[in-house]
Amino acid sequence: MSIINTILNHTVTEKISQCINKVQIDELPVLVIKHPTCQAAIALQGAHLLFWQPTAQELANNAPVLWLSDKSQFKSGVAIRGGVPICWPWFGTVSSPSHGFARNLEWTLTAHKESEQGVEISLSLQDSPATKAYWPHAFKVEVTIKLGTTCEINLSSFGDYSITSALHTYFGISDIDAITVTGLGNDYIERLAQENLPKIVGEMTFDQEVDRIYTHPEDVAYIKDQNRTIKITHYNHSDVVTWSPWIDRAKSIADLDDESYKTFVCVETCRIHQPIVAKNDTHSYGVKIEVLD
Ligand code: TA6
Repeated sequence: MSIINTILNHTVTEKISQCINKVQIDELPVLVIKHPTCQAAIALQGAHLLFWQPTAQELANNAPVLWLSDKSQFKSGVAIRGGVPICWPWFGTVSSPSHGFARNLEWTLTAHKESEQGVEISLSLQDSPATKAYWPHAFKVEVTIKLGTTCEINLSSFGDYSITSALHTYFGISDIDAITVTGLGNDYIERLAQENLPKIVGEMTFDQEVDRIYTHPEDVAYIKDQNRTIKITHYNHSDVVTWSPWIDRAKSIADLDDESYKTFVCVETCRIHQPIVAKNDTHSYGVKIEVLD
């Protein structure tokens, strides 16, 4: 059984509302959302949206819109592979842990509501002795996730600091050979150090590892797949990162199956080359994901 089906069918430990139940996957509490418009799950650790599947895109016939690795660990303090990791307050390996500490700590469920249109869930994280061990600043960061026929994620950061951040979304695809990604623009920072770097600019296709920070992306990116197009609308972003680990890198990542690189691509909504500079005020950015046929 796939990890997504395991989560969806897991024993409920707490009923939170008509559409939201809590389950325990190994060491981590997970919110499972079952609404007429969609199914989804969010781990409290990292406020990590693990998957979201609009009802019209039945899992049996389609790749999940948000991809989750079957080898993901559900361990306290260990980042989950797939879905939408929230990288905060830094992107990448400029400090440790990789992509910031927010995805490794448990967030608090602060609000939830539901209507015919879907479910809205907010979670927050603020400074504590655990965060001060990584980073000296006072802060509050809140994510609001709206799940229905579309998926919207808004991240609001409050504090006095300069930070980088990403909604590091893993999208499910039929085959990495069959997709194109558009809307990235032409300017990018290459993150790979190897020789024979990918040369394609503009409409991206994939035939080797790709890891780029696009610095002048359009507001809307499209992943064009064989049977569907995923529309990704970013706002208040400065960059879009595109990542495919390809064969060798996938083999080096413990929580990825060797062949799984074929079935996902990361198109990430980011604040990297224009960091979020906060002066005791709140800054938000986010993304809306839709499936077009
Ligand atoms: O966003 C792309 C990237 O930074 C890659 O360089 C790759 O390492 C990936 O994220 C995954 O990082 P992680 O720390 O989750 O293993």
